[in-house]
Amino acid sequence: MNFQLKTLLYSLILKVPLMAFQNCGSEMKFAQIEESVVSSEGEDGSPPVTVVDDEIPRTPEAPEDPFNEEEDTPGVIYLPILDEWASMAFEDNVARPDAGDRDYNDAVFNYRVAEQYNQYNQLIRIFIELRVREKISGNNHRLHLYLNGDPTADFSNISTLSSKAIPGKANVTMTLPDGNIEYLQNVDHFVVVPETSGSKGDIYQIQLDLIDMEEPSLSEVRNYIDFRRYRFILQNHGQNMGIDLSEINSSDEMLATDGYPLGFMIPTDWAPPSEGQLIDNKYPNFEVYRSFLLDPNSIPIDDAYSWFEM
Ligand SMILES: [Ca+2]
Ligand SMILES: [Ca+2]
Repeated sequence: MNFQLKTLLYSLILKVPLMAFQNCGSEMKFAQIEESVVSSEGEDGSPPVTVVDDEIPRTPEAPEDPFNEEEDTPGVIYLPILDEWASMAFEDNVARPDAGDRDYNDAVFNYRVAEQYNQYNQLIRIFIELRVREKISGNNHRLHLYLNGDPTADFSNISTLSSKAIPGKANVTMTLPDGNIEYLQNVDHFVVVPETSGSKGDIYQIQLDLIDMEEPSLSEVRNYIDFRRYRFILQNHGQNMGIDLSEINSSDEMLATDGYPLGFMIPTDWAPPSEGQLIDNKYPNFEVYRSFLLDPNSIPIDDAYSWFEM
């Protein structure tokens, strides 16, 4: 099918606004692109498609180094933006969420995601880079990633399902910090960091090649990456409870009674407090975020989600 022609015949130009960091009710997003998005109605009964940019030819080849290219690779969208890191930070007192010292440096990871789409606007490949930024807790942890939105079978405290990140399963190629490569076949969840002890500074590079389309609608091109679909769960070794950053507003014991979550994701390379320093003392606006978590109607969303900008 001649896609250019099809687009000319059926296109409807929409403008997608820049959404730097947006929360829509329970759905929180990073976004990083602003460009014309073309919605096309299928001419032969095929479903409508949306393209990020139909002028630039795309290739199914993987970019050499998606996170360190000179400029955005055609057909690739990034979280948070090219050359930047996002962060996730944890308090690991999961069995007693009201205990912890709330310095959010028990385990801190930087990460970034790139999604690659083919010329048919189907998600074909995902790249994830993850760096252990800080690890001060005496506990050893493992960091899981659930792309299927369903960690419920593995953790006694988690019962919430979330949106899937991929339409089915993927083959995973993971370059470990020591340079060795690990292959996982046909998975939709896996352990990224098996042990955080001694791991500070380690970098994991992950490539996921999608291999099936159980739910094809989940492969359609997106104009931003909803980071909550990348559902990372931290687990203390020896415990069957998980710390979930995608569903912290849920009832899965992810929130202390005074509004402190057990962790968060933010779209920046975040400097955690020093050991024992209450997060509110370094980031005074964290109190605003806590109020928001306890009562989302009490605080404007933009105020709540800018607490780390100071
Ligand atoms: Ca702590
Ligand atoms: Ca501490």
